[in-house]
This record gives sequence, C-alpha cells and structure tokens, in this order.
Amino acid sequence: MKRFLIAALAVTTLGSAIATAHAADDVRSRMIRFGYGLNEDSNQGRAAKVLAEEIAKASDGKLKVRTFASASLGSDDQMQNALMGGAQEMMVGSTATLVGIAKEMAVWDTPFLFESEKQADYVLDGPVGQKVMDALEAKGLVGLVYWENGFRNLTNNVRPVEKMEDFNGIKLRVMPNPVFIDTFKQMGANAVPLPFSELFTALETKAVDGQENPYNTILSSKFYEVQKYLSVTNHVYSPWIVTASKRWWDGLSETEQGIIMDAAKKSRDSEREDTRAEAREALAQIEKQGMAVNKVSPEEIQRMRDQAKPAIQTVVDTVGEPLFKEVQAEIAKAPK
Ligand code: TK8
Repeated sequence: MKRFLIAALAVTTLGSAIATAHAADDVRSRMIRFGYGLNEDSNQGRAAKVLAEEIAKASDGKLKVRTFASASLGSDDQMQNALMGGAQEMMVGSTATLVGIAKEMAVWDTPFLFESEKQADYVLDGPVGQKVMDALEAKGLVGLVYWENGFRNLTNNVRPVEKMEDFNGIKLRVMPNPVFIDTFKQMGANAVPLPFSELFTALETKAVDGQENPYNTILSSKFYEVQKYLSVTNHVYSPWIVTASKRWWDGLSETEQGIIMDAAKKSRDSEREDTRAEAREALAQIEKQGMAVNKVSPEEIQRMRDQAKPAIQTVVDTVGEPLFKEVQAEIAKAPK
C-alpha cells in the first residue's frame, strides 16, 4: 500500500512537473515588430506603447514588442503586404487601406455612417465588426481589435469650406481607397490618393492643397504648420485596426495568442479613452497654432450627405447589400 502511494505520488509529481514545463514552453522568447504610421507623440504612438507594455507584462518579458513609428517600416499598404508575406509580425493602420485586400472593410468608409463614438464602439466591437475582421483571414491577416482614429475633418490652404461649392477645384489628398476618392469627387474636389507617409511633404510642397483627418492627427502631425483652414465636417468616422501576420500568428501557442489578444483589448480601451480626451482639447490647440476654424452648418452638412449618396452606393456595391444592411441594423440597436 505504502509503495503504491509513493509510486502514485511520484507519478503525480512528475505529471505536474511536465505540465509546468509545458506551460513555460508555451510562451517562447519572441521579437514582435509592430509598425504604425503616426509619430511617437500621437495617440497611435501612445497606444502602441501600452500594447507593448501589456504584452511584456503578461509574458514575463518573453514576448518583446519593438514599435516602429512614423511609417519607418513602410506605409500602411507596404506593412500590410509585409504582414501577409510573413516579413513583419504586427501593425496598426487604417481600415480604409485594407479595402483592396478585403472589400468588406469598405463598409466603414460609408460617409456619415456613425453619429457618435458610442455607436461606433457598439458596432465595431459587436458581431458585424468581427465579421468584417474575419474577412481578413483568407488573405493572410488576423484582425485583433479596432482602435479609434476618429471623426475626420477637413483642412486646406485655398479657402474655408463653408458650403459644398467651396470644395471646387481643391486638390485634396485622400486615403488610397475607392470610396474616399468617390466621396470627394462627388463634392467637387480634385481627390488625390496618397499614402499618409507622404502627406506632410505633399502639403508642404503644395503638391496638394488639403487633406482630411481627425483633430488628433492634425495636431500630432503638425499639419497646422502647413495648413490655414480647418472646416468641421465630421464626414466619416475612421477606425484603425490592429492586425497580425496570419503566417506568424498560426505558429504561436494558444497561450501566446491569448496574451496578445488580451493586451490588444486593453490597448483598445485605453486608446479610445486617450483619443477622446485629446480630441476634446485638440481643436483649441489647433486654433492656438493659428489655424482658422469654421463649423459647417447643419444645412450644408445635409447637402453634403445628399451629394455623397452615389458614394454610399459604391459602398453597397463593394460590400454587398446584406452586409451593408447588417451594419445599419446594428447601428439602429446601438446607444446614441
Ligand atoms: C496612418 C494612417 C492615418 C489615416 C490616413 O498610417 O491615412 O489619413 O487617417 O491614420 O492610417
């Protein structure tokens, strides 16, 4: 009996030793290259730091995230390709530059889709948001979470845009994306698709007259140094999306994937809080830097909405009516 007990004890001890060794093995030492387009002092940069810290903390420093700011690993487009090929592990960038890879992403480009950040959170974090993310998998990307880029507003050097006709002839940089090109063509602007990494120089050299991005980016990228007018249009809510290379992701253990996923969710929640807090202060800062700010009247916004309808049809044609309707149904359920 005693011998049996000792033997049984030995087996259990051995068993748990094996289990412990296995758990430790489950998280290997890895270097994760995480690229993004804005500078370190932006909301994007701060959130990248949070993500890196959370991953390090949860993995006892085994999973090391090296962050690369200011498109130093390439534009959104170039990084996406690097992820698909397995040459880079992770990134955050606009959903709009993913449309060429997964057409479903175009649904977020619908002009005037969301009315509030709360609505956006509800839809993006819900089943439709997940469905759109999942469309990336077949293309070699894994979508983890959406971060907030924010409601986009217009800046330019020609004139304050107070009514739709004021868009006329303005050479406007837009994200390389068919819906954005279409939307601003409908407004009468001369829409020029360019990667974000080339934007500041394009504005500085006057290759383009204007651009559109959230207050946070206008401030952190110092667009006020090269732009005179800011017109408050809130014409679309832009998400950012944190993605991983599927080739690389599939080689991770479940524990490693879990650590990264949890950290990504934490980074999402803190990023949104930080972005919103910054956005509340940003407009005043931008004005202080000398930009002339005008709010576009609700009547003129309505005219822009009407004018943008063909672009909305482009979205429907691109993503298909069922998905478009699903998003609308989620919006109807969302808190205002
Ligand atoms: C940064 C971009 C940027 C986006 C754009 O890489 O391209 O204008 O708003 O945030 O993803």
